[in-house]
Order: sequence, then C-alpha cells, then structure tokens
Amino acid sequence: MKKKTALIIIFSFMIFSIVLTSFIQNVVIKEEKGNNNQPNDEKVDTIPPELVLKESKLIIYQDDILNYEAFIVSAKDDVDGDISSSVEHNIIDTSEVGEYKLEYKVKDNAGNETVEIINIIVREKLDVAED
Ligand SMILES: [Ca+2]
Repeated sequence: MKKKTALIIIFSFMIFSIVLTSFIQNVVIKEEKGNNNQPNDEKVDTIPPELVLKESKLIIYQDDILNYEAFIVSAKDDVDGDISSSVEHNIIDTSEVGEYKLEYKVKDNAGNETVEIINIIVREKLDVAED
C-alpha cells in the first residue's frame, strides 16, 4: 500500500511538473510574442487589392484581337500600393463565336486575391466583300 501511494505521489508530481512547465512556456512565449510582434500584428494585411477594369461587358467580333492590358484601369493595394503589373488574366479564343468570361486576378503580398470579370460576347465576323 505504501509503495503504491508513493508511486501515485511521484507520478502526480511528474504530471504536475509537466503541466506547470508547459504552462510557464506558454506564458513566456505569449509574452515574448506580444512584446516583439506588437507592431507587426497590427500590420497583418487582410484587405484584398482594389482592381478596376474599364469594362464589365464587351461585344467583339470573331478574330478580333484583344488588348488585355488596356482594360486594366488600376490595381492598388492598401499595403503594397500599385500592383497593376502583377494582374493576371485568361485568354479568350476569339476565333469561336460565343460568350466568354475574361477573368482578371490580382493578389497582394499577403495572398488576398481580387477577381474582376469582363463578360465578352464574340459575334460572327461581318463579311467585308473585297473583290
Ligand atoms: Ca492588402
């Protein structure tokens, strides 16, 4: 009985020490983080960039060539500033008549993404008689 009690006491003490150690570590880590990162914590960028396009709808004709960059008015981010050079977009196959979504995407350095779309309608080419 005495042995068992002693074992229980030792075991409890060990658990208590582990819990206490991790508690102290947590507190210390939290305090260190709090002290060191206070200015950084406030700067976490959660606001996506603002992407402005010239059009939201566009009707073009078959085989027209799109100047994709010309539709970008601005891409600005609250932290990164002008990021218009990093705007990405898909390519529209203007050889096929139909409706397309031209998607412009831009991300700030923190990974916040903004997507803007131009709905494009490709119409049949008007035949120009050249005889
Ligand atoms: Ca941002």
